[in-house]
Amino acid sequence: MLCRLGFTKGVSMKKLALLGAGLAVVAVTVHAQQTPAELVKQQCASAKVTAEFWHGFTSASQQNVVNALAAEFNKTTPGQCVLPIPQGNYTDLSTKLKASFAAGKVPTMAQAFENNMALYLENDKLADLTKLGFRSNFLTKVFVKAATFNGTVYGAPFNKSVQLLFVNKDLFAKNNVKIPQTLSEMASAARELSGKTGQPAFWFTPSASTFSPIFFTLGGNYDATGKIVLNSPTAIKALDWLLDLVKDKAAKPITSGFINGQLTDTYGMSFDTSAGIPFYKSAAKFNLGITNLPGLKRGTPGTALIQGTHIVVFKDASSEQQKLGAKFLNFAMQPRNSAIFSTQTGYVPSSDLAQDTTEFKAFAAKNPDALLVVKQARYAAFEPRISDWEALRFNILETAIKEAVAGKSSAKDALDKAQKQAEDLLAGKTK
Ligand code: FGO
Repeated sequence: MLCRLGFTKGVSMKKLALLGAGLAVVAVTVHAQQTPAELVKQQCASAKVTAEFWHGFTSASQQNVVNALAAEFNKTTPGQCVLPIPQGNYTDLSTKLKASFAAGKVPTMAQAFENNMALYLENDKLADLTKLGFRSNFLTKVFVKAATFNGTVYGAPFNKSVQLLFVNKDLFAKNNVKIPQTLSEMASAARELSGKTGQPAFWFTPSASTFSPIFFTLGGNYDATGKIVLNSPTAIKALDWLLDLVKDKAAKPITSGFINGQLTDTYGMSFDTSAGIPFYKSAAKFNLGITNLPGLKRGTPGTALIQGTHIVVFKDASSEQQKLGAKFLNFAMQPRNSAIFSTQTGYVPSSDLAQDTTEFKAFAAKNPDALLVVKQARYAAFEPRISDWEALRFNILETAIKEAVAGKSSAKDALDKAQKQAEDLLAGKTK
């Protein structure tokens, strides 16, 4: 019996609901016992050319979506196949790629943040996508710009995310507190809720991913002067905003795992990636609310950090593999495919054309959060596109945030120390 992808073994009914209506559209017709991963494996077993696509998706649902997309593409290229291979999380992925450069065993494609792209370019590893036939002229300009270095496009905006505010509507309603639209309303709401329940209402990961949207919303920019500055007055203000809430027991750090994996009745709100939408929706046992980020004034959202990755093609792959890679990227960027990917995952559609598809519109009619994602993408910014940024954001900035949140130092002391460490790293004095 043939059936739709969503009903294959290994995809639970809960996951199915999570993946949403989109899957039914992109669904590949596969055997009842075959998962998308198995189908791709089968396609690749008989292929003459295989293009490995290394990615950092760790969840079964996201892996399924990627495998289903690859399976659908592979049907259009008999004898050639794209093989998605999970490499752990994003940082595991970049670590493995760096090792693969040294070992001379580079895949055809991989996900990459902008700073990863800068690093891979320094190693002369990236292929010029336009030369390979990749079409980017219709894609969302800020994403293409982010993937463009020295006038050359090196990445396809496959899974770019923006952050949103997730809320426990029941907790707000029960305590008669309004869902905040500004950072100051958010601080008041967190204090009010926490005062009433006796539990911190605002949950956050003590990380650059939480800090950046607060910093950006307050007008901050890490490299406004062409030099990386982590301890600007705006950065100190942003960290103090967070620390004051922690001191008042209105906010609590979630130090390991995703917030969406730990939701309880006393959870009030969090900033999180739009890629988290399906996870929050399936985990919340309360009425989940999703809104744009709180801004400085009502009616204007705050500025999100754009996360998620581009897909790059590596020069060391054979010319056939590189061409196949670019073909896959064109396929993934097709408005309908990008629309369906977006509805399944919460990632931003890669073009206006994708937003205009009947698939996206039908989904958004039932899931208004899809429109919030599109709107938030107009109020969003990137972290610096320099090769050292991964180390700066995780080893230096995140450490400073954690120390301050743990009460070990003030915002100013933590960020001053981070600045010194950043300067040493950028000057090559440390690694
Ligand atoms: C994640 C990471 C970076 C960089 C930002 C960088 C490296 C951040 C942040 C650190 O694709 P996004 O929007 O969302 C992730 C996606 C794939 O895993 O799904 C999200 N997810 C997964 C499972 C789940 O239960 N809930 C959920 O939300 C997941 O967050 O990327 C956001 C989170 C982090 O990975 O801890 O991007 N990030 N800049 N990572 N290596 N380098 O420069």
